Formats: sequence, C-alpha cells, structure tokens
Amino acid sequence: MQINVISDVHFRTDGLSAADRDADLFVCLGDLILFLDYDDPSEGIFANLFGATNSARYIELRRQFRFDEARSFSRELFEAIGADPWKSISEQVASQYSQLFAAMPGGLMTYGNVDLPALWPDYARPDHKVVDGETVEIDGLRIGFVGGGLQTPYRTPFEISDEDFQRKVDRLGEVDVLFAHIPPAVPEICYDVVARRLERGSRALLRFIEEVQPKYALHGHVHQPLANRTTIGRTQVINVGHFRSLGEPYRLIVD
Ligand SMILES: [Mn+2]
Repeated sequence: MQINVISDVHFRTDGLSAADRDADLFVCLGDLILFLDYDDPSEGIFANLFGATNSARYIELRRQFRFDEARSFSRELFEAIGADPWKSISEQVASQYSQLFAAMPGGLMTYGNVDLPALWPDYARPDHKVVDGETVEIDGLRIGFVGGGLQTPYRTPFEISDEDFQRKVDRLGEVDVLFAHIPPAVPEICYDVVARRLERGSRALLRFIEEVQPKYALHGHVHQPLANRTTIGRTQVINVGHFRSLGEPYRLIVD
C-alpha cells in the first residue's frame, strides 16, 4: 500500500491537487493556513492586512521572544485600521481554507497547530475524513491520528494542554502506523536548524511509541529539522517534510 502524506501546507495550493498521485491513501497532517511567512514576510495573513514591512517587524519581535511587544504592536496596527482583529483574521482564514480544501485530495486529515478546527466543517468535502485522537482501519492496517500542538509562547491557534493531548493519545489503542502533526519529544527531530529553536514535541507520543512500537510514526511541524528520521525501538520515525517548500508528498510504502 502506498500512502502519500503531506503536512505544513501553509497555503501552498499549487501541486496540492496532485499530491495523491499513485497513492492508495492520501493523508494530510495539517497546518493549512499561512499567518506569517518567516521566509518571506510579504506573504501570509498578517502581511495581507498590514504589509510586508510591518509583517517583518512582527516576525522579528517573535524571533527575539519579545511576545508582549509583538502583541501590542499587532494591537496598535488593528486599532490604526479600525478593524476587529478576530473578524479580519477570520475572513482571511476563510479565503485560504476555501482555496485549500478545493484543491486538497480526498483522504484522511488531521489538524496542525496553525489551524482553526471550528472552521473545517464549512470547507471540508465529504471525501475529507477528519480524524483526531482516533484509530481507523484500512485494508487491515490500523492507523492512529493525533492532531494539534502543545502550548507554547507563540500562542498559535490550535494549542492544547498536555492533559488533553494525552487523552487523545490514550484513545488510539494498538496501531501499525501513527500520524501526528507534532513529533514525539526527541531533541534531534524537534530542533529547527533555520529557526534555531527547539519546537515542542510530545512526551505522550514518545511514551506511546515506546510502548506500542508501531511500524511507522510520521509527523510534520518542524520545517527544517536537524534530523528528519530517527528510530525509537523498532519504530521508524519520519518527518514528512514542509509541503510549502517541497510541493511534494512523502510516499510511505507499507506492506
Ligand atoms: Mn507548520
């Protein structure tokens, strides 16, 4: 069985509808929207609202962990245009989601930390099956999904508590393949060499993999990882890559 997997789409729509080519199953691990583009400050929702210069400034403040200053800077920008932040952002997200879900191949999907789950039902087609904290069986293969991220100072839109994340992991049971947006908490796969920071991985996923030993555990989230593969016991742990940069799926062949 060939499973084509993508993650961290971040509003790349070209190549998206072909991402399921030759696949028996298509999987998307979330982070569909582009709020800030650390590589190109002229792209993304913040830049659409306030321009590239303001976006670059906002990114720089966050890079320097000056989150309070970043928040007041953003608040001032919204006040200056007299717009309600939530309403302005939701409109932009809606526009991105409508284009993304139109191009997204049918398959199994879960949420990233840069997603608004409450809006997905408005855009997902009947052939987009959303799975989070759940195991599905396809051709005898048990496939578990855990979406979303954990709480960080970045306050991305879908960060949940460690307890809620653990509860989703506890619901999976035995699996052959584990799919999650974030990696298990192993330093070399969590470290982003371009952003030069450790992204938050999950200890709950690490414990689950150690105990259950699925054949494969695939994730996204870390755009430029120090290591894109590792092993935990018998489990092959694989980062499927940053679709916004690659425009290509990861192809997993499972026998
Ligand atoms: Mn991402």
